[in-house]
Amino acid sequence: MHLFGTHFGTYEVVHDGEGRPELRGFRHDPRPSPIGAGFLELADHPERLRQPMVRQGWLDTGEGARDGSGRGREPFVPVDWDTAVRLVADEITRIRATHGNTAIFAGSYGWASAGRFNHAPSQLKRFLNLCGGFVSSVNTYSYGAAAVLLPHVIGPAFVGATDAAPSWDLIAAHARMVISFGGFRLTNAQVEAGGTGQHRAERWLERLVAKGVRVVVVSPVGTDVPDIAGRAQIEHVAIRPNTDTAVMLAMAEVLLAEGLARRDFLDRYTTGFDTFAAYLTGASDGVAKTPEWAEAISGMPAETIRGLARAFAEAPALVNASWSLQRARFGEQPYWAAIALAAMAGQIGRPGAGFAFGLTAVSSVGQPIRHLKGPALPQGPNPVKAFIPVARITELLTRPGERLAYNGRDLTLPDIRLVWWAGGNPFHHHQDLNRLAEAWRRPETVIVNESVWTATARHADIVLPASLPFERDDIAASSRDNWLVASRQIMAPPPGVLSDFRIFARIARELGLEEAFTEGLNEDGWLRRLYGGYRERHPELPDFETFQAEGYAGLDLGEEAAAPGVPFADFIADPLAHPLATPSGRIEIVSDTIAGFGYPDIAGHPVWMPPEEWLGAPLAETYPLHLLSPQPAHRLHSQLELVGESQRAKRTGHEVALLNPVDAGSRGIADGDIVEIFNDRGRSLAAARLSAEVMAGVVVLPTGGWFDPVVMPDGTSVDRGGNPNVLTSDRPTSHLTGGAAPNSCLVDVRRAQSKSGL
Ligand SMILES: Nc1nc2c(c(=O)[nH]1)N[C@H]1C(S)=C(S)[C@@H](COP(=O)(O)OP(=O)(O)OC[C@H]3O[C@@H](n4cnc5c(=O)[nH]c(N)nc54)[C@H](O)[C@@H]3O)O[C@H]1N2
Ligand SMILES: Nc1nc2c(c(=O)[nH]1)N[C@H]1C(S)=C(S)[C@@H](COP(=O)(O)OP(=O)(O)OC[C@H]3O[C@@H](n4cnc5c(=O)[nH]c(N)nc54)[C@H](O)[C@@H]3O)O[C@H]1N2
Ligand SMILES: [Mo]
Repeated sequence: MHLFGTHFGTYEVVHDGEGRPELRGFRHDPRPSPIGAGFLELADHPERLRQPMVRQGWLDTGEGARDGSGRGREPFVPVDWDTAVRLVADEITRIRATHGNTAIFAGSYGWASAGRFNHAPSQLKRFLNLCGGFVSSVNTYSYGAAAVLLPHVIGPAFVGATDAAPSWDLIAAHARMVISFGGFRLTNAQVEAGGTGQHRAERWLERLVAKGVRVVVVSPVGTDVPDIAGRAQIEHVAIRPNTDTAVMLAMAEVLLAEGLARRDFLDRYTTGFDTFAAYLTGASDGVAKTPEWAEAISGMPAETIRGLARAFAEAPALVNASWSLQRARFGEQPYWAAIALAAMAGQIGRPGAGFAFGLTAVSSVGQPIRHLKGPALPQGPNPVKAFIPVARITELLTRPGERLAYNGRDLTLPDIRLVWWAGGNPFHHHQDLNRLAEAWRRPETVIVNESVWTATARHADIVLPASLPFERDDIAASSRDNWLVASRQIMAPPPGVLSDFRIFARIARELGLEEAFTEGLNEDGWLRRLYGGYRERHPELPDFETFQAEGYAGLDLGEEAAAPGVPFADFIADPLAHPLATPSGRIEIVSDTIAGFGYPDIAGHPVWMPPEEWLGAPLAETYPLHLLSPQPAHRLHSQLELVGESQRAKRTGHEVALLNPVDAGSRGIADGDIVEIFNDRGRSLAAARLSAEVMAGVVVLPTGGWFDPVVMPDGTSVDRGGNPNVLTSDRPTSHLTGGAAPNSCLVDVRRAQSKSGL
């Protein structure tokens, strides 16, 4: 079978009457995603990059006098590959000689392609390690607060969402109640980094509901209740954004006040409960965290909170928190509070109960499958040890030599002269883009490998045109999935376009590093080697030829409930023999480690702290609406924005913002109007869709609209691409985690003057 593996899953390649290739959902996939089917439209899209491009001003100024002020504004000139390769090789050599390798930043965060060999950031890092290394980044935009917090609280073994969550089959079999803060946004489960053969989350949810499990969705947006058979049985409770912690604390207070807290469990498996209890009762700070207290903060009725707490303590129950909750200021708190709550109710270690993070965030979380283990493209050692938490890029570029506190460490920010990105789009993913654009002008040189003219490519000095995933052979695989897909070339890349592997191989040749980079292997050789690595760990996999002929391979394909384990089972059975890898060996409701760091924005146990931007903040008098920027239903971040589903979902060419009819009415905004969403950081245009599904006071603008700033006659700029990151703040989640916090953002909305919005 001729297959194409994408982050949206697997597609079969078929040909229409005229012999043109088309993509169809994989026959073994019960719910193929429509998104990936639009991929081939990119092949000859006008925004396609077809040859290397160099910014005119960068060419003119020359080395030693490089000037980034025209970056993102000046025109580009095309050059041939020999010239591009020489310019890049000379620039690396010059920067290394003048400033050393710590002047090169190549954290290069981004989702790139599902193919694991042509994975652009891995190719870049492998190449730069051979050149002496680069400043890197740690963690993700997805799960940045959780990834740093959770090792302190439950130990590193449960740092991944797929490690902490009970599997769907256990939930369906044993849980009587599932309460999900942030809901189940099923459009997110279309996606898995590296792809999948089968989308199953929707069916599992349907099964849960059909079995009579009580499902409660707590979310500012009604559409976070999944649109599945049985939807009517799912309860929805509206909540003000960023206030979930207050509600969880109040649920904990109810358990304590009503004698429902399981003291035996807390004594045996946790540490610090008495301190936490003193906080809940108000003994330590004078404020009892009662349901009435939480109602005033969250808008959730006190009686609802009380009822949920009692039900949660009664039968096997699961609390789920979406990843979006921790992509907010103090995003550690709802996760820590959820763990404390589940511990107090004695739910942890019960099959299908306890806590989970990110069920439906991506396809894999909760799937009862064995994970395929295989090698990544080897990157080799990085001689440079300096790094940043990934979302601190603007600080990195603007504060050379200064210190950055992170997870008990004191990082020194290096002086970056060269930035290289491959497979990511910081002008999509980073917060406060206008501030990033300023910071981005400071390095001497910016190199970007891209397939299309993204905002990041437009903010580069040298753009190297990379092939699209269907223009090469690869192996699509996720480390959290059981499918391996032989993703085969559908068409050749345009003549001036190379795969990232070949781009780096050519630059390596110029620098005398070709043999070290390729190890004498071509693409086919590398795919065989990587596949061999999978087979070593899973001898039941067929040989490479069979794999390519079949199109796929994997573990227990098509089966369900292959080998689910109950998270924390060993620890619960015998906490002395199987302690958690935390300082106390137990669940840390109080972490002396975190308290010991003395950070102003995270305490030693879960607490409610009002963010600078939420509906209860003083700033809400100026900017009275809370902006949420969820993942887009019709594309992957900024990928496939130019084609297919993403284009069809637009209104009059604009991104769509959801507004409550009350907020729209008071501003004279009608459905379909072009609106400007604004705050002190920026202005972005979108088409309004009025919907009572979104609670009053909240605006929803998904991510992924391409940043497209237009300078107005008065010198200010307006983003006509509808990118929410023009508005979001780049404040970190906390000093502990340094994560991205886009979901703490206040704005206002007004009707745009003209039809175009400009
Ligand atoms: N406001 C707000 N912002 C957010 C979020 C949010 O919730 N709210 N979420 C954040 C999250 S969770 C994430 S993960 C990030 C995602 O941010 P990114 O991962 O940076 O977003 P993508 O659009 O997937 O960027 C991938 C880029 O790689 C390019 N690409 C794809 N394949 C190849 C290839 O083979 N070679 C090369 N050279 N390039 C390739 C694509 O064209 C695309 O431009 O966004 C974050 N930003
Ligand atoms: N189609 C598609 N799927 C994707 C992606 C994509 O770009 N496109 N990106 C993938 C990636 S990289 C990631 S990290 C995951 C992210 O997965 P999530 O983090 O779960 O995704 P979001 O869509 O940002 O948020 C889910 C919901 O949380 C709700 N929410 C936001 N803030 C709050 C709050 O304070 N309280 C409560 N109770 N609810 C809140 C919003 O209404 C939103 O609909 O999605 C993945 N899936
Ligand atoms: Mo993400």
